[in-house]
Amino acid sequence: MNEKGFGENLPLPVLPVRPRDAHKGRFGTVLIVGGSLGMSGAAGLAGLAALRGGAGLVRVATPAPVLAIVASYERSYTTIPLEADKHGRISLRACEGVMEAAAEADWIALGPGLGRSLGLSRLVTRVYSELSKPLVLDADGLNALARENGQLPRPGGPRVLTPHPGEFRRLVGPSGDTRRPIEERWQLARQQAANWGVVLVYKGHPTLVTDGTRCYVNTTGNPGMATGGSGDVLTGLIAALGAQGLEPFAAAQLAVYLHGLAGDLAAAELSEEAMIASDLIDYLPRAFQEYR
Ligand code: NPW
Ligand code: AMP
Ligand code: MG
Repeated sequence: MNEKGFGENLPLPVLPVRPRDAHKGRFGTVLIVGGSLGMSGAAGLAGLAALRGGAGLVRVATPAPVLAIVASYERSYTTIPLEADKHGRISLRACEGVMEAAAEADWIALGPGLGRSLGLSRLVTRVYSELSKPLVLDADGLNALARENGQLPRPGGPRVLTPHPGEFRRLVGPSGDTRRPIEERWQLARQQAANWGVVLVYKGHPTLVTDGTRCYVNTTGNPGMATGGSGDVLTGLIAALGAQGLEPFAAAQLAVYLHGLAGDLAAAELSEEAMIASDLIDYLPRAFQEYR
């Protein structure tokens, strides 16, 4: 039994094999949709984490006013400009562009640094309910879906949701209050994963991954990861592992483990105090080496 009484822990999945004659198409295309004026970094962190996570190709779709900034973070991903509203957030008019870009990707990550607006709520709802491709939804992508009745639209395809406790509370309402004991919130997370038909990653210490039936309680990670942008890194990593062929639960489970392991390796050398989210990406190579 683990410390929260959530039963036996599940074994971790093995890393997908990379055949000797593989080409980049073999490891999938990840599309990140995120960023806005003031939060371009979130899209960049997710994009770079997807690359370091082993995706064959990464594209970052972001509002046109911040495209040059996002592109300047990294040369190895490509960028797609999206129509922006007057505040530098993705406009509802960009919806067709997002759906077209998503049609050419294997896994999509939606949400890091999006900001909030009515237009984004509509755009995210449409992508969530109409896209048949696997989608990881995080941050403002989750906020855009939150409804007062605690219901979510029916998903159009496989979905991984990665709320921190504050985002989970927005999704489910007062029953997700962070003052409730963690065991009760985990039970609720498990029920909601089944109700919503998603893989739910309830982030924190420790992080729970559940699809309503399976539950995995993560064993890596440390308080040095309580720093802006850590979650955006996890989002890109989940999409990358999914794009390489892991099924959504396994992609979420392994990404959470490797993300925490990268955090532990970073803390050992840099200290919990000084480490920052981009260090998680820098330590991912060592985390992969240690894992295999
Ligand atoms: P409190 O403060 O504890 O009372 P938000 P966000 C509550 C982007 N970013 N962990 C907490 O309550 C993201 O991608 C961009 C965390 C507070 O009310 C998003 O798009 C960056 N929160 C956007 O910013 C780097 C907890 O939740 C609220 C909690 C907003 O995301 C940073 C905070 O959540 C960031 O990633 C817990 N354990 N428990 C960039 N460089 O571009 C309760 N809360 O308001 O959704 O803010 O997570 O920063
Ligand atoms: P976010 O709040 O979206 O930036 O996500 C924070 C990320 O850092 C999640 O993956 C958390 O699990 C992780 N994290 C934050 N604080 C801790 C902690 N004290 N111990 C372990 N992991 C943490
Ligand atoms: Mg976050």
